[in-house]
Amino acid sequence: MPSRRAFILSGAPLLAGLILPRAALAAPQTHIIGMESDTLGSKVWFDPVGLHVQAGDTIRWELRENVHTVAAYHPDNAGHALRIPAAAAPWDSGYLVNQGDHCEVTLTEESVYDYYCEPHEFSGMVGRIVVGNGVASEDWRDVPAVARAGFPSVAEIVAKGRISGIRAG
Ligand SMILES: [Cu+2]
Repeated sequence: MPSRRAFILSGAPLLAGLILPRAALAAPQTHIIGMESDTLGSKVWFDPVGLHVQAGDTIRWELRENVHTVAAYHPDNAGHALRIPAAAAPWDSGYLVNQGDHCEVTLTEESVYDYYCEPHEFSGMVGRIVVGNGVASEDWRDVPAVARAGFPSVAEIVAKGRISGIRAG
């Protein structure tokens, strides 16, 4: 029986052959974003806070700690600014209260989708998903300054792919 090390070495050339441009990967993926909190509830965040995905991918927000919602920045959600594509359907999970509760949304348009947690928007609990070569809206009307400050830039998200949202307790 070959050792584990021998297996890894022999497998390497095969894996190298599988590296393709991301656009060539046709199968849609599901990405998980945690809805988090420190134990006192004094710090709250989405993790990752910034994520780069491809059109057709699904985002699954999962409740890990505390009580949260995830809602698109959209006028249908309590008059918030429009910060998702105009043609996209807005979403609002409602309150997620039990660990493991989740909300799934499939993003189909190359754009930027900004979202917030209803009870924690004013604690800066927001997130951003860049789909493909999406560009962010310059219109920041009705976005509280503390929430606006929580968004990573599109350039940083595209460069890193995933930006941790962890806020040390
Ligand atoms: Cu929250």
